[in-house]
This record gives sequence, C-alpha cells and structure tokens, in this order.
Amino acid sequence: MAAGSALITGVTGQDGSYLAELLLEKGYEVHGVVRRASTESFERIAHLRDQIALHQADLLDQSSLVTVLRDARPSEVYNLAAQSFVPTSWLQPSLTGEFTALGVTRMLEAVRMVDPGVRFYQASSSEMFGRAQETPQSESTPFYPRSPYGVAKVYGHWITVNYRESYDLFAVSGILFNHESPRRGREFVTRKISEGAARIALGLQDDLALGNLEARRDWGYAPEYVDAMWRMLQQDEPRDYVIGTGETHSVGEFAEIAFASLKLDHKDFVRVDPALVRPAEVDLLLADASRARRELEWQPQTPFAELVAIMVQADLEAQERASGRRRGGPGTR
Ligand code: NAP
Ligand code: F7E
Repeated sequence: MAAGSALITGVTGQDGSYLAELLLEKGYEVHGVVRRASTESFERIAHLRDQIALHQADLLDQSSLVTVLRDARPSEVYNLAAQSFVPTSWLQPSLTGEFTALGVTRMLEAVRMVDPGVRFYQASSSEMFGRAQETPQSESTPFYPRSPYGVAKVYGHWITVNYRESYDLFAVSGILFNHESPRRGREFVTRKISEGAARIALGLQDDLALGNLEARRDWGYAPEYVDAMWRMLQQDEPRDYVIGTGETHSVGEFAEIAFASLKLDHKDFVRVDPALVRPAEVDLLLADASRARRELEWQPQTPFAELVAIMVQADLEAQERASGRRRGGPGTR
C-alpha cells in the first residue's frame, strides 16, 4: 500500500527531481505539475517518467491548479515551482511576483477549496534575509530582501503563515539556504563554475567570467535538503524551519577549490565581468539550523569540499561524453 500521495509543483527543477526520487523510495504515489511548452524540458525526471503522474498546470492559472488537486487528491503538496533565478527577477520583476509570490496564494487557495486537510510545504529562501540583520540567521531573524525575487519570497512566506493562522491549514515554510548538485541550473554560480572548470580542463573553453567573487553563501547538497522538506510535513504541528549547513564560503573559494580539484589555478582562468555584478547584493548568508537539528533530527552530511568535488566530477564526465575528449588527451589541460 502507498505511504501516501504527494503533489510536487516544480517537479522538473533541481529540487523537484530529488524530492520525487525520495518520495518514490518511501512508497508514495507521486504526482508532478508541469507547464505546457512547445518542447518538453523533462531532463531531470527522464529516469522517473514511468513512475510519476504528470499533470499540466501553471502557477499563473488558478483553475488549472484546482483541477490538478481534484485529479491527484494528494495528502501532501510541495510548492517548489518559482522563477528562481535572482538576476532574472530584475529583468522580469512583475512576472517573478506573479510566479513566486502570487503563485503561492493560488496554490493555497486551491488547497483550501479542494482539501483543507492537505499538508502544504512552501519553498521559502535565505534570500529573504538579504542584507542580513544578524549572523547567523534563524527563524526569528527579520527579513530584508535585496531583489524582486527575495521580496516575492517574503510574500510567499507570509501568505503561508497567514493561511495557517487564518484557516488552520497544515502549511509550513522551509527557509532553505543555497543547495546545489549536478542537477543545479547552469546559470547559478556553483554550476557555472563546475561546468566552466571542467570545460577549461578539457580545452573546450579558455576562461570563465564571473561577477562578485566576495559574496558568501551557506552551500549544502540538494538531496539532503529535500529530506528536510519531507520531515517538516511529518511533524505533529506545522512550524517553519531554517535549513543550512552553518558554514559560509565565498564564490572565490568555491572557484579555487573547483579548479584545484582539476589541478588548475583558478586565478589563471577566472575573470571578473562587471556586467555580472548585481544591482543589490546579498553579501553574507550563514544558517542557524538548530531548530531543525532538534525537532526534525536533520543535519547536513556532505562537507563543502566534497560538494564541490561531486559537481566538478559530474560535469567533467558529462563534458567528456558530449565532446568525445578525455582528460589527459590531446588539446586538454
Ligand atoms: P529550479 O531548478 O529553478 O526549478 C523551478 C521549477 O519551477 C521548474 O520545475 C519550473 O518549471 C517550475 N516553474 C517555474 N515557473 C512555473 C510556473 N509558472 N508554473 C509551473 N511551474 C513553474 O529551482 P530549484 O533550485 O529546484 O528550487 C526549488 C524551489 O526552492 C524554488 O521555489 C526556489 O525558489 C526555492 N529555493 C531554492 C533554493 C536553492 O538553493 N536551490 C534555496 C531556497 C529556495 P520549468 O522546468 O518548466 O521551467
Ligand atoms: O548566486 C554571485 C552572486 O545565482 C550566488 C537561488 O537558488 O539561492 C540561489 O540564489 C552568489 C551571488 O544564487 C556570479 O552575485 C558571482 O552573490 O548561484 P547564485 P543566489 O542568488 O544565492 C537562493 C537561496 C535562492 O532561493 C535562489 O532561488 O554568487 N556570483 N558571479 C554569481 N552568480 C551567478 N549566478 N553568476 C555569476 O557569474
């Protein structure tokens, strides 16, 4: 018998794909929301296609969300869909607000209309801390978002809290710090570095343009973070949790370790492009995840250097497959 049934919005994204794997392992019936496109981009869930039920809907379209909930009848809903890339939020601020902020209200309304007994997870973000008012950041740290994305996530957080308090929903907000993996989108800095370093090592690229090398983030390993999401929905009471490692590193350090793992010096290849520096930066993020340790019995497992090595190795193998080159062969570094 199935352990339960779950609906994941954003199932085609980094976290959605890992969460679908985790829930399948636990025996859940898994439903995923995908949006219509002229070409499918289901790369991250290709290996799961025959095990999950996909439903077409869009965060912009209220009735499609109601229909999905009626069709899937899940006991748990994980709202992971969002416009999640911070720089795009300055280029498309209204659309980011529609997806990342109002989309949460549309999901909560769908839950309230179809089945208020559903347990609801909202993917909140450390970007809400922005210009951090204290360090480290915990559930009680005030928010000071620094991008239209961060502002939209603050809305998503508070509307989740508000629906919990107004309608007695089991609705929780997971305030997750940056988490990465070989499935991370290519434009995010960690993946941009791991893929760039691999391509440089294979002689496929000569340099790597980055923005602010001084920014510091609390980076963890994504498969461990989706486990924290699941744990939040298994508690007796709905509560919000910060999830992170409690370690902070700069973008420059990430690049240094990534290139060093390929026996290269990042200083020979990384150049700073001022066009990649953001209009407003989040300088330093560091999680205090002690509530999660205590109540969810969750803690990070993968040290920073190992995370970097996992990503570089995966990109090296992928680039070798795509190019037909082998590290150490002609034309490689
Ligand atoms: P991601 O890889 O960018 O995935 C985003 C997902 O949202 C994709 O499946 C995308 O579908 C979907 N989506 C976007 N707009 C949609 C719409 N209008 N209707 C339906 N689906 C839509 O993001 P992620 O890294 O997995 O992150 C998952 C969630 O956690 C996001 O809400 C993100 O903001 C939040 N978060 C992430 C981190 C992190 O470090 N990764 C930290 C804190 C919070 P397509 O494939 O069709 O584009
Ligand atoms: O930037 C700096 C950049 O785009 C990290 C999303 O998942 O995590 C993510 O947001 C830092 C920033 O992630 C480049 O200025 C330097 O300080 O990898 P990122 P992010 O903005 O922290 C949070 C928790 C989320 O919720 C978001 O959805 O790296 N940086 N040079 C660069 N960043 C990028 N992307 N590209 C560069 O070339």
